[in-house]
Amino acid sequence: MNTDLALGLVRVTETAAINASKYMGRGDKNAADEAAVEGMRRMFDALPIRGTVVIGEGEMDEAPMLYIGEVLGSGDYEVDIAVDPLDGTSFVAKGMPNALAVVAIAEKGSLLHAPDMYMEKLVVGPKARGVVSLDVPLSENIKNVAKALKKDVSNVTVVIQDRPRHQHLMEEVRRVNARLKLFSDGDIQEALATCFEESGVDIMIGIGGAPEGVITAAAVKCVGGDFQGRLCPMNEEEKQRCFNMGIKDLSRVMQLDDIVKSDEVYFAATGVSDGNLLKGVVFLGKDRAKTSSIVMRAKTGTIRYINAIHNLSRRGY
Ligand code: VTB
Repeated sequence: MNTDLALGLVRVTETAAINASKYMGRGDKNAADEAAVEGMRRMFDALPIRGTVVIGEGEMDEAPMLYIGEVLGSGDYEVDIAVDPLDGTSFVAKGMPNALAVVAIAEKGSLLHAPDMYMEKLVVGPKARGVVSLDVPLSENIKNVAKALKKDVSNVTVVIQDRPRHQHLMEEVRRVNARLKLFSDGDIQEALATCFEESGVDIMIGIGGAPEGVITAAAVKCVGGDFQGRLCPMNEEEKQRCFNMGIKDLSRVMQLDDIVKSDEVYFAATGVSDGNLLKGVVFLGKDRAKTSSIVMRAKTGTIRYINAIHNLSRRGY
């Protein structure tokens, strides 16, 4: 794969983030999302790829841009594309932290074409890779992670999305005396934080969107962490969609390599509002904006943080 793709991919998330951040606090989730989508779509066409969106904004009839199956790019290197132009649309609408523009690309055919349904997810960082499982109780995973990280259980922090469906998990964390951090939305960022020691979180577990799960898995693969997922169809129709995808055993836990099959994977994210890992967009004088992004490649394991100052009028924002 073209190693220059990293910088090109950052341009995609930077543009989405700048566009979306103009809607901070305006109370309009859809406008913020549409702005991010438009920016991302436009920048993809400058990339030397021929990419097919496998995780996107929806099916062709429900999304005008970045729909599943849409082909993007101006080159001939064939890749799968997974996008979440704005993870945390409600954060932007309310003017709150933790909104992120996110994208992953991978060798063609290597990303799970996850349907838009729930997925149970379990994520840990590189040092705890291989010691956790969605098939055992959370309390056991916490103890195993504590051992791997050489920490006392009481210093292990589990991050969980604040939803009634996770009540039993929260109780289990408290029962073993581990630490619990709750978040309201945006599980990609929270999950990825487990792979960065200084973030202070060690395990992410819970049920969230399956498309976000695939993007998270791509990111986790780049940093050498561990990700497990299990699709959670909520009705017969969703079950049928899983069977149609060739998933016969719904109770089977998918490992990271089942979800992201190649290590020719790139992940990029730009902060829209301030978050755990990245600062949000800051508008400066003279029509400039500052962005902070991360871009990573699984094959080499390189993690780059890119701060950029954009001249908005010259770049046509
Ligand atoms: C999940 C999570 C996302 O929305 O899809 C969540 O993966 C939806 O959960 O990152 P609910 O159905 O309980 O609201 C996000 O948090 C934000 O899009």
